[in-house]
Amino acid sequence: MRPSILVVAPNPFEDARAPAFESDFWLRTRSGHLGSFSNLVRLFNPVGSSQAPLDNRWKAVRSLAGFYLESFLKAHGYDAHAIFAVDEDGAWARGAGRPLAIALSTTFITSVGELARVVARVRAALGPDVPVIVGGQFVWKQHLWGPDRFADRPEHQGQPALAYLFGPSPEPALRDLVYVASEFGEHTLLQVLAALTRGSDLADLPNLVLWRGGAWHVTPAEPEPIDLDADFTRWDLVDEMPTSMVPVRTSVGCPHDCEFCDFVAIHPRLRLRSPASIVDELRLVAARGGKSVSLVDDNALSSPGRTRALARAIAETGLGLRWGGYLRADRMTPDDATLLASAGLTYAWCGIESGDPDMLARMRKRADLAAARRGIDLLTGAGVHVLGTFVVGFPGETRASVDASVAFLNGLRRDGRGRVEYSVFPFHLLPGAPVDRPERRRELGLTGLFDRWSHATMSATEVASTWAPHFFRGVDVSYTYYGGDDSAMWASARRDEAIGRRKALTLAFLDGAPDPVVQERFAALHQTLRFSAGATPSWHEHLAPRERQPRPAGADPRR
Ligand code: B12
Ligand code: SF4
Repeated sequence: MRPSILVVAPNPFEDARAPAFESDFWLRTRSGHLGSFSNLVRLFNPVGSSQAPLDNRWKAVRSLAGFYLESFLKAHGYDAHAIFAVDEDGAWARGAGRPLAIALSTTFITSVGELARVVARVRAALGPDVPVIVGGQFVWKQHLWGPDRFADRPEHQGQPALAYLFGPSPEPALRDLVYVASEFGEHTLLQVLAALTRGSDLADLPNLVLWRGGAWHVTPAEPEPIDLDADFTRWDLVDEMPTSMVPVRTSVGCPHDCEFCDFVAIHPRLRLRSPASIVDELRLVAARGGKSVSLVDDNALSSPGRTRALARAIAETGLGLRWGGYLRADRMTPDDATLLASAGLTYAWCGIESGDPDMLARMRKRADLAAARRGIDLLTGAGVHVLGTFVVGFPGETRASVDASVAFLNGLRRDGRGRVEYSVFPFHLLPGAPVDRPERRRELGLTGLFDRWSHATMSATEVASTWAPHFFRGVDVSYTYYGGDDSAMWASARRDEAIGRRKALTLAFLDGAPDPVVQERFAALHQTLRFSAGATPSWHEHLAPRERQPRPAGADPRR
């Protein structure tokens, strides 16, 4: 019998109440779902007596690591099953028996506290003895950061939320785990599983961090035989397919090195998959009924040559898949936009970061704003939906530069078949990002870490209380609802009205407006989104209470 492995790949951000990395400008329904148009339309227009189920679309995304590791382990002789949500009641573990090991992915685990919570649930459901092997981005980052970049820095001392995983006194529950600290890790995982089967000592294996004799023991680093062309997700082997936007990796790494981004530290080398290998994977996706694909690369469409090659390869499959990916809008020609749209590109995620050219130069974004505006207009004109993401608070940010970002968004065309959405990411000072180098910090007067920092022109607190809300207030296009605003049911005038009314209602919560104002704005939104006339319900009937809505500055944090 093949030894069984449970791959646990949770996404704690699936819960719309979990604090996100973006600024929180989302309206929420009473059930705790995002107030996307597809959810609100379902809520306001019930069919029959039962309520149509709501969803959080891409917020509830399942990480590729879960699917990939499940298929990788199956291809290497294990009986693997992927689990994407570890509820407290342990129902997810019923029928799992006693696996040889748990492979726990930290792709979407971003703190020691969250890791401890997941491990506690795994232990409660499967017992204290099953070996738990932890790997993925969080472990890799914590290992990379080491004493110089993180462990011995004063900035995080006394802040449990920023605890260091490999510090001198880890929580007892986090000691008896096997940590794979590697850029990839799946080949090390095979070695660990073989050693567990044999009963041999794990300390002889490379790329591990183990708690031994009261201290962390780091085994030698060894490169793994990574071959992206050969090792891709075998969709023919996974138990369950994602219902939409099947995640596919076409490359690893990014040729750029923006100051605020740590992707280059995580994956220092750019590796591109061959179009032939990508097409092989897409055929597996289509054979399992997949209709849409999300390219999860750091920057899949980062150069014009690669973008065209990918688009042609996808078009030539004739599979008719729709797809989305991260794209440099400023590198787009009119022909590219047409080619991409005809190849099935439906969603383009574009890191614009700022509408101010000086800020872009400071961030080393090397982007041309006029070209980015043209590129986005071309894409939406060709029917592609564009999400523009912005960073607020990078050193040098001022009211004028925030206003320039607002103006950039408001200046985009809105008559195309594709729509534009945006999201605001308060600057996060990440260990490992170029801006965190000691000489850069000195130069910029930058102190602090993660979401607690300050510099000459702004602080993280000011971004949260003043500048991110100022951004939201100024922009006319919609804040992103993670793909949940897809709806073919209405004309653009009605959509624009709904966007404006949802924003007005969100602002009422953000400003702590009195109940009659909230009700009035809710009634306006309700009127736009309902299909037949009728009485307007109270907002309390459909929406989450104020403490779960965007909050005025200084209000107690949610939860
Ligand atoms: C694509 C992506 C997304 C997509 C996901 C689409 C999808 N269907 O998966 C979207 C846009 C939705 C997204 C959202 C977010 N993301 Co994101 N995202 C990525 C990105 C670019 C690639 C992830 C990916 O799938 N890679 C391909 C897979 C195969 O690689 P992988 O997960 O790393 O797994 C490999 C190894 O790590 C290893 N491995 C993984 N698990 C395990 C377990 C064991 C035991 C072993 C041995 C090995 C192993 O095996 C895999 C094959 O080598 C990464 C950046 C990056 N360079 O990795 C960020 C990244 C994962 N995201 C991150 C974050 C923070 C977020 C958000 C929380 C941000 C936010 N918006 O608030 C949200 C959370 C999701 C949500 N619900 O809101 C962080 C996570 C940091 C961390 N874990 O400490 C990353 C690393 C970016 C960063 N620079 O910090 N993201
Ligand atoms: S922000 Fe985007 S373009 Fe810049 S380094 Fe990171 S992944 Fe690359």
